[in-house]
Amino acid sequence: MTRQTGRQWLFIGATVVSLLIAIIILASCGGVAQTGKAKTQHLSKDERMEWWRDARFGLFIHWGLYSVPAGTYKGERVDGLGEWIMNNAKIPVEEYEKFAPQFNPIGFRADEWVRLAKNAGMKYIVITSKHHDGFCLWDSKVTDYDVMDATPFKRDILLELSQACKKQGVKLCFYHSIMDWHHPDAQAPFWPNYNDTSKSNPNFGRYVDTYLKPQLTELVTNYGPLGVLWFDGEWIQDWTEPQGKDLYAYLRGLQPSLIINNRVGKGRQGMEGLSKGDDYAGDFGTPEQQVPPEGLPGVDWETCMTMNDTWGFKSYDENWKSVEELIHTLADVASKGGNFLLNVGPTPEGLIPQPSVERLQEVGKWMAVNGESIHGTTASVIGRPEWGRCTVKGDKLYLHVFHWPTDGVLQVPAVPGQVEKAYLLADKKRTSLPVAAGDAGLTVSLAPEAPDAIDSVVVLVLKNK
Ligand code: H79
Repeated sequence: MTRQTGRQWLFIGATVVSLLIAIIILASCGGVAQTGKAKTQHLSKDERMEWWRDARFGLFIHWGLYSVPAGTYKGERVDGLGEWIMNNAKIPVEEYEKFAPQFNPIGFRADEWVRLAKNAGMKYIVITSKHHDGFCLWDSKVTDYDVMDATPFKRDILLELSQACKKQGVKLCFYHSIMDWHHPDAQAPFWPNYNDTSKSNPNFGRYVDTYLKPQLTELVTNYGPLGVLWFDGEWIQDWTEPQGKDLYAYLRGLQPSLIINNRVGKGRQGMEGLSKGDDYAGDFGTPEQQVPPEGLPGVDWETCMTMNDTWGFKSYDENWKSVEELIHTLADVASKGGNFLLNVGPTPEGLIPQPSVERLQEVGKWMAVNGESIHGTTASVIGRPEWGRCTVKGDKLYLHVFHWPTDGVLQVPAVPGQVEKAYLLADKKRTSLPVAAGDAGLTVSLAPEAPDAIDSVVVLVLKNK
């Protein structure tokens, strides 16, 4: 045994002390990281869905190469949805790719799009990172078939939007197609019917592992935190519910607070969109171009809808919904406890079509006065009265009067509690409106003129709520 000198003891002592300090520092850092992680990972579904349920209104953006042909191929108008032109006109992959050098949307201003959505009262934006045609709106590392590498524009559209959204406090979300008509390991070989559900690609697993998942990792990691990942194109034969569940778990692992729609797996019931049951992956149902006839207690759902008849830009689609129809649909959806995701299809110049801009501005004017009756509300507790709809928040009932009573008397079904006060949401002075007991509920006396020709909101403040 060798004897230690005093000097050596001093050295060993110092080493032990510094090791101990290092261990303490490491452990405490680890502890902090652990708690942070644990906090987000243990978000309950209610906590995770809170912002989304409060939002009630979002902007859908369908944008990609299909905006270049804009519904016309080789001089012929192509029936169907604008973003489906590659399939509907049976365009071979190498022909469709030729739209990429023509995609140069120099009019694109991310800040203006986000401001337009925000001023309309929308709290989130869902944009197509990739639609069925396979073209990508960001600088993906696993393909050159993206805006950065294949177009003269060479700007990362999703990056610019993510920065604008962050600045303006709007949640950014991505629509991502599982189906891919451009990828040789996915549906590209199925031409002339890329959507042929009787066909299978033996290499589909390779597409999932080396393309789909890496791309989604890029999106969540480099453009996040995201609000929602909104999947579509899940009906193809090669996609299974276990793959949906695996993808769901993988993405939540990357970002625990992420919200994912039910089209990640096989759970949706056709265009009605609601989930078949709790055994399927996904956080919310996705009715497409329709509103469920009744409210669905305890179910999260979002109706997505076009303003005309197409999602992706078609130059000659002028079948625009009226501002009245849009506001009524928004109130209808909110009164049934759902979200409304309203679509625009920008042009290849990077502009949101003027009829869409005008409609969003008009809805925004209504929301500036009446947004309180939409944001943070839950479903009606008095059904669907024939004059309109009802939404609820805290001790307040918001009566959306679409059809103003000509006799100035609004018949309201029985409400759960005593009415303390009634007033018009548009009335800053909150002048009390007379309330009386009615036949099967109560009556509210109104001025002969509706304050809003489309939807005037009467607030009932309840005592016992
Ligand atoms: O992105 C927009 C459309 O391009 C896309 N969804 C919106 C948000 C869309 N993809 N397909 N469709 C709309 C219509 C196709 C429906 C069908 Fe099926 C696919 C009919 C049969 C397969 C899905 C599965 C609906 C019913 C069964």
